[in-house]
Parts: sequence; structure tokens; C-alpha cells
Amino acid sequence: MKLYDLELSGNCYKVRLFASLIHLDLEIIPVNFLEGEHKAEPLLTLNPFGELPIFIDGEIILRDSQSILIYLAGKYAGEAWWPTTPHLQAEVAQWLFTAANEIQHGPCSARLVDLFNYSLDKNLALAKSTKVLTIINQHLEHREWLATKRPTIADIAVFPYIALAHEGGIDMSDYTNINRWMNSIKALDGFLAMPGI
Ligand SMILES: N[C@@H](CCC(=O)N[C@@H](CS)C(=O)NCC(=O)O)C(=O)O
Repeated sequence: MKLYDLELSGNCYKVRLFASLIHLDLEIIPVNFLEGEHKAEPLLTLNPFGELPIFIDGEIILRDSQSILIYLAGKYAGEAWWPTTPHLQAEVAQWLFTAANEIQHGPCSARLVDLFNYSLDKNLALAKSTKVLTIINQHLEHREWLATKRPTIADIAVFPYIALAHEGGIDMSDYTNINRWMNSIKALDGFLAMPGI
């Protein structure tokens, strides 16, 4: 299994983190992001969107960190991380889509501006961050994990850009339930860190 990877990318980190948690070996292929290697062949054929991560398992080629988590959980980790019961699966899925939408356009975008000089609207990203972080903090008031009574790929998809939010100038100190939840993730057997986390 190969992962075309950028070490500082939270989306790539999701995949590295989950593989580590389920004790799966990944061949990490670092991509020269600054040189635009992901925007040129052969990577552009693997992902025409010109983005990382890109994941390959034999004949299977996947882009998008959420879809890679679904694949790895379903194929290599069984029921626990990606339940098959329709209701529970939908509970997990709604957080995967939150990671791809509200988190990507909130804390992830704020970090892209501060760390990588992306020309995105920082104030809009901060406003979106406040909204999603407040909702998640309330959601975790009486819950240990986001979707079910145990960690799932919902937690893994949402975690990276919240744990990296400080790099986008976001003060996390008031989000006490989120901080407790992040500590629970960091305490999981097989947890893997990245720069900034
Ligand atoms: N929905 C995708 C988003 C992937 C994404 O935005 N990747 C960034 C790196 S974190 C990227 O490759 N951006 C391309 C660019 O900015 O040129 C996912 O979750 O994997």
C-alpha cells in the first residue's frame, strides 16, 4: 500500500494516523509539493484534482482522505472504526463530511493562510472555525467520541485540522470538551504525531 504524502498536510496525516492506529504498514512516498509534483504527471493521472493524499492498494487508486479512511477501515479494521449498521454508519459519515466541508473551510483554511500564504479570506475562515468548533465543543459535552461510544474514523477525520488550529492563529483554550477529546485521541494505542501536533 502506497501513500503519496506531504508531511505537513493534515489530510495526508489522517491516513498516516489511521494506518498507525490499526497497525498497517504504508509505503510513504514524499511528494515535492513546492515544486508542484502533485500538479504534474504521473500524479495528475492518479488524481486529476492535483491534490494529496493519493493512495494505492494494488489496482485500487483513491484520492480524498475521507474515502481512504473508509476503505482502510472497511477492508482492514472491521466493524469497529466504520460500523455497517445504517444508522451508525450515517452518524460516522456526517462527521466525515464535516471534515471535508466545515473543517476544511474553517481551521484548515486559516492555517493555509498563516503557514503557506494561501490567498484565502482569513476572517471568513476564522468565523467558520468559531462556528464549527463551538458546535463540536457542545456536541462533546456528554460524549467521549464524536459518533459512537468508541473511536471511529469520524474522530480521525476531524482531529488533524482541529489539533493544528493553533497554526492558523486560533486560540483553543476555551474549547474544554474538544481539548479532552483530543487528549483521548492522543492516548490511543498506536497514536502517531506530526509537526504541530
Ligand atoms: N478533500 C481532499 C482535500 C485534499 C487537499 O486539499 N489536499 C491539499 C493538501 S492538504 C492539496 O493537495 N492541495 C493542492 C494545492 O493546494 O495545490 C481530501 O480530504 O483529501
